[in-house]
Amino acid sequence: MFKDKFDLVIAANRLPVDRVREGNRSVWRRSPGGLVTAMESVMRGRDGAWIGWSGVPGKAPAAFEQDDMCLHPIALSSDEVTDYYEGFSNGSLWPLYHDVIVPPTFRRRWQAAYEKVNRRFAEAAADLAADKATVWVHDYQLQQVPQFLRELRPDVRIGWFNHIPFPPVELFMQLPARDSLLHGLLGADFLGFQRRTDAQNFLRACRQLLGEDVAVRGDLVQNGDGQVCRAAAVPISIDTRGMAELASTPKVQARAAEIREQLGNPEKLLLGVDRLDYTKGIRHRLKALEEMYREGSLNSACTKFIQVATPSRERLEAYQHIRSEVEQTVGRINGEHSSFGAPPVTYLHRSFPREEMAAMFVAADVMLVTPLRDGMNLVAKEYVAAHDDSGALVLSEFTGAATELKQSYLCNPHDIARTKRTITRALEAPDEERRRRMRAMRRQVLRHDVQHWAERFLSDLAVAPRQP
Ligand code: ADQ
Repeated sequence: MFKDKFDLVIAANRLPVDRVREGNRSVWRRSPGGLVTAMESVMRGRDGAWIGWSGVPGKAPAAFEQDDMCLHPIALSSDEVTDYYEGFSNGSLWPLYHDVIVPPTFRRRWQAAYEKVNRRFAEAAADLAADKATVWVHDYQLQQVPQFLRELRPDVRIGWFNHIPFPPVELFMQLPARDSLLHGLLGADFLGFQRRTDAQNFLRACRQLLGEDVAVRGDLVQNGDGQVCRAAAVPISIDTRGMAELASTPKVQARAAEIREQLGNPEKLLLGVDRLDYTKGIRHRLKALEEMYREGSLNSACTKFIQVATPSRERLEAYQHIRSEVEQTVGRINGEHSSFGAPPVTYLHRSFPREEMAAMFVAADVMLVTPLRDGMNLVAKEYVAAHDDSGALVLSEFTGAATELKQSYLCNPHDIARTKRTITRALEAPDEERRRRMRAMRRQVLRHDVQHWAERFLSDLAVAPRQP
C-alpha cells in the first residue's frame, strides 16, 4: 500500500512510461527522453507523484509505483483522445504556437474537451497534493490546469513549463479560447518558458488581450483576485554527462565506426534526427541537399546523409502529408544519385535505443538541425554532448537552442541558398575552427544540463511572489 499525499506532484499529458509487450504479458517500461531523466533526479529523495495519460484510451489503470515514483494514470476516452489531444492540442495549439506553418483548425467541440480534460487533471492533482505541496504542470496540453487547481487548492504552489514556443500576440489572438487559456495560466505562481521572447510574448498577450482584468509589471502579472504570477525563461537541457559518457563507451564508438563502414566509409557523413513533424524543417533540409547533389557541390559517392524521422501523430492529416512529401523527396534523390547498393540518403522511419542514437551522433561529421520553429531542440544539445572536439552543428535560428549554442553554424532554413552555403562551410571548415566551436558549445551544455534546469525551475517557483 503506498502513500496518498505527496509534496511534489508532476502533471504532464503522458505518464513517463509506455505499455509494452514482453513475451505474452504487457508491462510498463520507462519512456526514453530527457524529461523523464530530469524528473527522476528531482524526484529522488522526495515524495513524488506523476499524473498523466497512459497512452491507451479507455478506463485508467490503477495507480502504481515505478522507479520510486508513484504514477497515477488519467483516463481519456477515445473521443477525448480525438478532441482534446489530436484536436485542440495538436490541431489548434501546436500549429498556432509554431508560427502557423500549417493553418490551425479551431473547433468548439475540441475546446470543450480540452477544458474537461484539464479539469480532470486539476482534480487529480488536488487529490494527491499534500498541504502546501508543489505542483509542476507541463506543456501546452494543460494550460488551464493552474487555474482549475488554484480554485480547488489555494494552498499549493503551482508552476507550469512550456516546452514549445509561446507565439507573438498577433498570432495568439487568432485562438477563440485565448482568454480562457491566459486566465488558465495565471492560476500559477510561476510560468517557465524556453526563451525570453516566449515569456515576453505571454506577458504582451496578457497586457493586450486581458486589458483591465490584469496588471502587468515587468515579468509579473496580477490577476483580478490579486494573485501574482511570474513569467520567465528557464531553457530546458539534457542529461549531458549521461550522453557524453554513453558516447565515449567502446561499444558506442565501435558501433559508430561500423555505421560508417556500412555506408561505404564516406568521406563525410551528415545526419538529421527529428520527429516527423512539419515544424522540423525536414523538407527544407532535403531541398538544400537535393540541389547540392544535383549541382555537384556534394558528391553522392563521398558524402552520405542519414535522416532519422521518428513516427509521430500519424492519425493527423498534416502529418500524413509531410511524411509522404519527405518520402517522395528521399526517393527522388536516391533515384537520381544512387549507385548499386550505395544510396546517398539513408532514411530511417522508426525509434532507436539510446546507444544507437549516440552511435549515429558520434559517426556524423555534420549534424543538420533546421526547424522552422522549435521550442528548444534537444537533438542539437545531444549531438554536442556526444562530441569531444570533433563534429559541426548546423542549427536553425528558429530553435530555442540557437540562443544558447551561438558557436553553431546558424542558418535560416527558409533561405535555401544560404543554408547550402552554411552546410558547405560546416563541411569544409578547418579542424581548428570546428574544434573551437564544439568545445565552447560543450562547455555550455555541460554547465547547463537538465538537472540544472529542473533545480532552477523549482527554486524560481519556490520564491515566486504571490502578493504584489
Ligand atoms: P520534440 O519536438 O519531441 O520535443 P526534441 O527537443 O528534439 O523534440 O526532442 C526529441 C527527443 O527524442 C530527443 O531526445 C531525441 O534524441 C529523441 N529521439 C528523436 N528521434 C528518436 C528516435 N528515432 N529514436 C529514439 N529517440 C529519438 C518538445 C519540443 C522541443 C523541446 C522538447 C523538450 O518540441 O522544442 O526541446 O520538447 O522541451
